Amino acid sequence: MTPSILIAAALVGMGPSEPGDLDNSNAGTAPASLTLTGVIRDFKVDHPDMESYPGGGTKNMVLEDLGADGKPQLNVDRCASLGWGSNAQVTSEETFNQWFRDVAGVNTAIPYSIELEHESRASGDVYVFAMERPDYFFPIDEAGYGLSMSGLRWAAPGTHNFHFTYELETNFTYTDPAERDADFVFRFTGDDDVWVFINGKLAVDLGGVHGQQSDSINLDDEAERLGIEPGEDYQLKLFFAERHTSESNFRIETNFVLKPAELPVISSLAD
Ligand SMILES: [Ca+2]
Ligand SMILES: [Ca+2]
Repeated sequence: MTPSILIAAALVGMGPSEPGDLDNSNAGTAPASLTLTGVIRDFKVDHPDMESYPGGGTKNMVLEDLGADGKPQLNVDRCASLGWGSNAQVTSEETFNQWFRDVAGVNTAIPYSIELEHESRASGDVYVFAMERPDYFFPIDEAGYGLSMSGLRWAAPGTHNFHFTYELETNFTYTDPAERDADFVFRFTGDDDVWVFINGKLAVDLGGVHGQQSDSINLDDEAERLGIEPGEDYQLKLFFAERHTSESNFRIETNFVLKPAELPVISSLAD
């Protein structure tokens, strides 16, 4: 990671905020910010799934269960029935399996952290990370393969490094709903593909290439399906893909405390 990325990671989403009591957690005094660690994998425009399939998104593109290796599993039957390519918005299982894995010659991995800032609102306290129009989420313009110079549908050459994925891993304590004022809610808004898995179960499904979309999960309402029980710690994983010009929006809102996890295993750093 270059110093500029470290600085960017530290500065994004900053604003005036004070730590306070977070009624909906068991954390007592809430931390002023949460740091989440992850890995960006940079791709070139010539990857078959990049810049290829604009549309309105594809629901249920991945299976409900995270794979045994902690990666999303493509819903092959659904993609086949929709039609590989433009309809399913993915070329093949082989190309999809490259999105969140290190593949020499196909992508390059870059550790990258984000900071969620505490905000007090009338509706309750939340932690927010937001890089949205006009301050888009382009974290590797000066890293990885660098600025995208050709093959872009709706952006001029050299404006950003498009076409990358981001894998985030974090843990949280699922506290007893009877002992807090608000339900646990996690919300994501952005483009393109986003999948959030809680305890290995699909929780937010914004798959496919699309303009800005929003989805959220109420953990208390879905605790049984997610298999979570009060007092226990669970994993939350987020998988994001920027696959299409010209925008990249990325907004996380959570009203429960997320704890940094070990960096996902990567086999190589940036070339
Ligand atoms: Ca790229
Ligand atoms: Ca995009």
